[in-house]
Amino acid sequence: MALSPDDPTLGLFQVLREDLSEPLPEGEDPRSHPENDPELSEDTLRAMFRHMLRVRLLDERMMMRQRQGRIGFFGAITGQEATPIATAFCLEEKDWVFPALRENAIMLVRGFPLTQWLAQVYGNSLDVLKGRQMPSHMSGRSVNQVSWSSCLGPQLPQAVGAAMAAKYKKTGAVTIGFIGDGATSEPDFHCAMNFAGVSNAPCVMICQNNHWAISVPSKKQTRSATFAVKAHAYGIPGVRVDGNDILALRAVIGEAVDRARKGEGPTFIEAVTYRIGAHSSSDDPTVYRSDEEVELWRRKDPIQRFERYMRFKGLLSDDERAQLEKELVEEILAAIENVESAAPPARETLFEDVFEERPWHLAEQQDELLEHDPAPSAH
Ligand SMILES: Cc1ncc(C[n+]2csc(CCOP(=O)(O)OP(=O)(O)O)c2C)c(N)n1
Repeated sequence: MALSPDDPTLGLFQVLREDLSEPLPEGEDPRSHPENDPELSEDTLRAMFRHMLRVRLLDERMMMRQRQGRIGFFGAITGQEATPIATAFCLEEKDWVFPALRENAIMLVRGFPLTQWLAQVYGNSLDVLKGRQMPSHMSGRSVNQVSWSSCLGPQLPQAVGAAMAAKYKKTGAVTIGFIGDGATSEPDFHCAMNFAGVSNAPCVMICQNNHWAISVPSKKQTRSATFAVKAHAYGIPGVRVDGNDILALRAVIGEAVDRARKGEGPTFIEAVTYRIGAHSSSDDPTVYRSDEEVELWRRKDPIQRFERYMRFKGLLSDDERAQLEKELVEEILAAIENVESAAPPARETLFEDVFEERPWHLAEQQDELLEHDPAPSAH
């Protein structure tokens, strides 16, 4: 594959106008590239908007809960909502997701209950994992999403391996693997790209280039012109897409998923976006990046860009927008209240799920523990 000005790994695939600085005159098309519009149905557009807004409102409330000391850790995706939500809308039930740090929301779109999702943040008795997982490392067997790994990188070779298995078993499933710009410096990234190419696996690998790996800027991760261009070295198609443009993402990821499903092999996608908030609740980004830079990206906000399109299409009025937000906040607060009122995992669960038959020494330890403190206190 020769590099050319038309090379999709060097350009930026877009549908929506990028800059929100100036209000659009009444009736003006918010698309800079209408020819790329995937022309989704009204129901799909409404559902996508709802999910984007839901995640934004959820993240705001979870960061507040963390500051109040009610949860230990949270990683918001503010500014990056478009990529996970667009991905979820490209998948079939049988497909698998191997996320990195910022794709937990895909589970919610695919029907994972909000209460169970939140319970994995709180790690209490409603948590199917019994509070044993790292905080906020959500997973959902019912929606084919594995946990992300705290250690950067391994999810990508796992995604390719699962895709290879799907190919051998002829299940027709496609797998999606995510990676951050920082994690492309890990050997796992290169191993995954190589295996995906050689095995022609039905896999889509998506790099969310949000410009920062905690305090390390993306330009320190590579000397390549873009991340997407790396696809050429592995002999697979690559695309660089606007990661704050949900319509562009839906078009590009949808096409990659279709190709994979038809047996035409893997694709590597770079979604160019920005992490508006902190890396996680443990980070203070003001010490390593400027307010001006953040402000520049706020003016490319993925929800506001999509909202302009929804209004242009006549699918969202001021009243509908206000009503939607009210409904979502009510839903989120009710789910949080429900989860917060649950007790911690019962003490005896500490001894479950390792041995089929509990050895005598663990039985003794359990008896001793329960005798000492039989009733765990509520949150
Ligand atoms: C192998 C490994 N090295 C370092 C870390 C520490 N660490 C946690 S998150 C992170 C930055 C990740 O950046 P990126 O891959 O760009 O994803 P983002 O957080 O920006 O979404 C680092 C260096 C780690 N978890 N694992």
